[in-house]
Amino acid sequence: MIKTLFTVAMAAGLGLSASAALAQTATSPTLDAIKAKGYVQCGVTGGVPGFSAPDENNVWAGLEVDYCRAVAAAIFNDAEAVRYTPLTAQERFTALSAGEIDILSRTTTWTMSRDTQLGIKVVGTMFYDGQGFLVRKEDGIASALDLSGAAICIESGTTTELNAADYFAANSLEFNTVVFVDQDEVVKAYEDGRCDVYTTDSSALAAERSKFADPSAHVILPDIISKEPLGPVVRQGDDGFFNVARWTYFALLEAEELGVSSANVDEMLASDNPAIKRLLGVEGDFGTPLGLTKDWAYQIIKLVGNYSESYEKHVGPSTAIGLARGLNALWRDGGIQYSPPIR
Ligand SMILES: N[C@@H](CCC(=O)N[C@@H](CS)C(=O)NCC(=O)O)C(=O)O
Repeated sequence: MIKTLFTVAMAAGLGLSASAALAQTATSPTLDAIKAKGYVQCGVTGGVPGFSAPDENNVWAGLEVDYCRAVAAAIFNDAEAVRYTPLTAQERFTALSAGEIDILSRTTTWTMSRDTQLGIKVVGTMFYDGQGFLVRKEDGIASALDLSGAAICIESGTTTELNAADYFAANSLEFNTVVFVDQDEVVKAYEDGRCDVYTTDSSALAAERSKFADPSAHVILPDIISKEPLGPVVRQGDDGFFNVARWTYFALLEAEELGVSSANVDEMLASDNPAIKRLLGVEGDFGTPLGLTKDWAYQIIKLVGNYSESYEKHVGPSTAIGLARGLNALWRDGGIQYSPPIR
């Protein structure tokens, strides 16, 4: 069913043209199915601390898990209405296409071929990353250019494999890989000394290093050889759910930009700032056209927090992962995280 929401007269007030005024509530089979079953099925990693991994209470936690929780908060007013499916890199897109999961939130790089050839859509960039190299400190390696012929541990079905091949070829280095399907095998092979080098997204290197018996015995080389914009992914062809997924991500950013957090969101309901009123559904209704309620973003912020809260809690400088905001700072703070306006 397609429902006309705005009259032409109302549209004038929204700054929309008469044709754009025929805005619609898109139907979303995915959203309907999620509502019917009562939870969001979220595809995650097998365990990358800070991104998605079981915590000390065996509860899934991390920046990418918080994104799944935010979607559930927006739909159900309940951030815990999520079930998690751990997936290897090779399994992830098939699981999404086959409908085994609703959202893939699993250290997944946005590339053109994935976005245009797999029947999927990347929602946005939750974490701007780049590929790096982890080596043993005792080996005294200073640069990736010193890695010719070194045994390199890699997970298959990743951009990691392709970038490393490009880099070694471009620099005329001998490329010698040891490839595994499972991340645990990759890490174990590196720890056992079967490889000299472990390469993947540098955030994941920091995450894995934090789990080693002696993290200080390993160094991440300064070289970053690729762009790895990591983001959630949904199936192509359900624009309604794509919008829910995308604006959930933007709401996390917009909340940070406007200074709205889980701690102050209730006070912020009384704010005079029109942008905060729109975000929280105090003025206007941006939720109903998504198939949600008008306090959708209030629920996200109240139950999960804003982007900065998730970042600092799971991967920020005060965590064992210890990642500075860098490119993931908001645009006004020197990074490139940016939400379009909610209006
Ligand atoms: N971002 C790259 C790499 C993704 C990837 O699979 N990274 C590994 C490195 S830690 C991972 O998340 N493994 C977790 C697992 O296999 O459970 C991609 O999208 O291809």
